[in-house]
Amino acid sequence: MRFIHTSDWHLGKSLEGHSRLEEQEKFCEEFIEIVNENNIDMVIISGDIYDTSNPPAQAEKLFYKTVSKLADNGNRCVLIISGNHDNPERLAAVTPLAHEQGIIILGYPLSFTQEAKYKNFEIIESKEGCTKINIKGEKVTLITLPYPSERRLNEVIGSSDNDEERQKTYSEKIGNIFRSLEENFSEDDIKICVSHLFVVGGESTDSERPIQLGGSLLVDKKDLPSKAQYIALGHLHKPQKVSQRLNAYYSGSPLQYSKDERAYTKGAYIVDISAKENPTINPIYFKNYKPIEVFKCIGIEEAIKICEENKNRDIWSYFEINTDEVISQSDIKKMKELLKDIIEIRPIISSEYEHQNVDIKEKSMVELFKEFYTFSRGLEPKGELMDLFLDIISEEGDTQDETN
Ligand SMILES: [Mn+2]
Repeated sequence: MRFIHTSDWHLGKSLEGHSRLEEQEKFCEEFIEIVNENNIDMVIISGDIYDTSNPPAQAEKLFYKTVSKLADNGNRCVLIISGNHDNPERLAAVTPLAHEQGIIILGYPLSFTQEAKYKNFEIIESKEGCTKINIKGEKVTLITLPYPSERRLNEVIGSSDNDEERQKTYSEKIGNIFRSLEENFSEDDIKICVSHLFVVGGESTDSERPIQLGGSLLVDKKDLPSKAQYIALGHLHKPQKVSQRLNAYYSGSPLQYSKDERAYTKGAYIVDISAKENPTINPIYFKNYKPIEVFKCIGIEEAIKICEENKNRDIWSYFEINTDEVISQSDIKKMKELLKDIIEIRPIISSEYEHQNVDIKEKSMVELFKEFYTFSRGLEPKGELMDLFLDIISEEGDTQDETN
């Protein structure tokens, strides 16, 4: 049996306010092609389908269109779990339509599907956290743990009403769940685990929202299900193997979602797996549909030159400009006319300028704010923002009047 492991699509995610749907559409098209060309029997998506719990309709439409093509009306099994960004209820709401096509969507840790027979596979058994499927005569047991937030986890454990169980750390609780789910594995099965977790030692990037503030919801490697032949993880956006001992992989996100992800080639894993044997795991890489570039330049002239040189490339760009003076509006305009989709122009002012004396008393509050904003953000504050600022300073004035 051959499956593909992907995760963290984050459909609807933008880059500092710039929509990335166009790139996401390109990825979905390429992914469908890869799946068809490589004779994939099963698609596993390990969570974070969307970027927010309330995704835009366009993102939902893209997801439905894509998974429906992947499932090919019951020809191929598609299994999806929720991640920390997804609303489990909403993600799984499409189940009545999805189930007909052989698409399994599991929102909560205890979610399960229904037995059913499709063209090329059959769901032979389904219960909380475990799905058994027959694909081309091979029996596949999947143990699943959709993103277990602390609350959702306690709900699972709460049902056992055991005080001792409640005292355990997050990782221990996860470990116990996996150990009991592993009891569903039998030697003649293909054994796969699917989850959305932050494993200790995994390398993170800027685009993952922390699973919890303070980062206490970490899972130790020893608490991963060691009997699984492959552990398909979601959450971290850099593709990586997180255990020496186990085949525990993060497929990473399909797109570079923050500028610190520029160094990683994005892809998925294609896994050839049969019972009792070590699987063969091969990465497959996606195109970089619209690269993120960070340009570090000395002086505005160099920045303008870079814009000129790159004007025909479809890229997102960040500029860090070493300068000893404020970058003028006309220079910013010139840059933006040459090169589209500049995300940020950040002047790095030499220390000499920082210590220069500016007589603030000669300027109005509004002038100072405008200068500061332009200086720090690389663009002039918009009308709305100015209105808000004026509101705030006038309110400040009012309060002062009252107290005085
Ligand atoms: Mn994610």
